[in-house]
Amino acid sequence: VRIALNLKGLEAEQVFVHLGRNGGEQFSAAFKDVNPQSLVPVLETEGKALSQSLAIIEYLDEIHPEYPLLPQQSSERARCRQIALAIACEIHPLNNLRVLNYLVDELGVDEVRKQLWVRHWMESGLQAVEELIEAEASGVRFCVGDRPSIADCCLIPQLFNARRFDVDLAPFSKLREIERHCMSLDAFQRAAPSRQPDAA
Ligand SMILES: N[C@@H](CCC(=O)N[C@@H](CS)C(=O)NCC(=O)O)C(=O)O
Repeated sequence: VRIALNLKGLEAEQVFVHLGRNGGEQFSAAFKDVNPQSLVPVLETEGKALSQSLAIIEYLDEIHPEYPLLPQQSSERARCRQIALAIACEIHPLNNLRVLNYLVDELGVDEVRKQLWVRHWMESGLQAVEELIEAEASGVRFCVGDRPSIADCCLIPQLFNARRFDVDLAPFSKLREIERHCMSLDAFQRAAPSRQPDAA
């Protein structure tokens, strides 16, 4: 969502929710009122709290169409959504904090097996995305076409996540090439976790 805001040149007032402090601020009653799913991000707009990154990004794209994050052509739009969903629905939920905490705290999974879980789902998920993109083009700069889209808004944070878990990204040459291009852009650089005011 931060990448999308930056690409569109939009400013949003930021309110930080610490996912680790006090057992996780996302579980506080106050935050649950904002998002019953206890997940960030949330965009408060038009008197409503909108959650789910892709819903937020598509909303922003509709009300601020000047830097489109979906291409014009329906087949290309579907490709962007295909890749975005392959990441947001199939990869990210399996390495999310609450899922990993459940494995460890409730199911007694040890650290080594937790890492195996994360790497297995990340590697197989990223491999599929690599192949989806490989099927499309060579000399690729972005996930679809020649400009950043919702697919890139999903891919780049997930590659950051992969590194956090020491996933070997060497086999994913297309994904790394896309990352290189995206990270040369100010909008992606400014969205990096380390650049946020609440970065530890
Ligand atoms: N599908 C949701 C996922 C949101 C999500 O999982 N957010 C993470 C941070 S990246 C979170 O809030 N985790 C808190 C937790 O696992 O307890 C989206 O795309 O917005």
